[in-house]
Amino acid sequence: MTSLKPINAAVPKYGVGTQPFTVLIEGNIGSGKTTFIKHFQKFEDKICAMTEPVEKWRNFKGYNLLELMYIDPDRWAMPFQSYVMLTMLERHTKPTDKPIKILERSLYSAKYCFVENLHKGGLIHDGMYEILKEWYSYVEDITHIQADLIVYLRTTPEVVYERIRKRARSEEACVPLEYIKQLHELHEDWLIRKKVGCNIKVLEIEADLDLSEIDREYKRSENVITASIQ
Ligand code: DCP
Repeated sequence: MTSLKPINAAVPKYGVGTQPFTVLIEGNIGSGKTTFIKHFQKFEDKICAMTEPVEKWRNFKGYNLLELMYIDPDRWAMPFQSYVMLTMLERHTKPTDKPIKILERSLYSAKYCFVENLHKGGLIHDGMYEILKEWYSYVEDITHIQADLIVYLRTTPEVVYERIRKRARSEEACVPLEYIKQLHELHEDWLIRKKVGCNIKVLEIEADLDLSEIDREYKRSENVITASIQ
């Protein structure tokens, strides 16, 4: 089988040298990524903090791709994940003059967790899965994805499931606990057991704690992140 490969390995990757120290915030659905990133907005002189483009996914030219993906995964999971890839790529490569960039999620969690989960669960056709894999591989071959640290908001599936139920995002009403458990295992395979992915440093945060207790965890990560530019 033929595979797309970079045309010329000597050509520098797109985006090389344009990105500052970059931190990826990862964790299961409902683990508190957006809240975590908002905490860093007070450092706006030093940190370019970008939350996830969920709103774009919920309204793409009038189509709610997130909802379509959950309602009709056979048809929509693949186009949804290809749009996620595009929106993530925009964020990975967007220039900033700040010395630190913090991103909610990444191409990597889409590839190692979400697409893998859809495929393992039989929700995405083998052929579509292979096309997405070719895209990831080609995009990573030709594009520089800066990633210096991953902050893993580590949770228990039952805790985030309860949070998801409470926040009641309409698209997620049909998400079962089993789906959250499988996503948890894939995050663990990637970030704790290191079965997949490259060797990016991981800072683990106890994210089962509720908002009143999580401040010390925020402080700990604040010290690690800001130390990177001292
Ligand atoms: N999603 C997906 N595939 C991806 C990324 C996200 O199917 N590659 C879905 C899962 C959720 C929604 O998008 O239904 C948003 O998920 P996130 O975990 O990325 O964001 P949350 O808003 O749940 O984050 P948090 O609650 O941690 O702030």
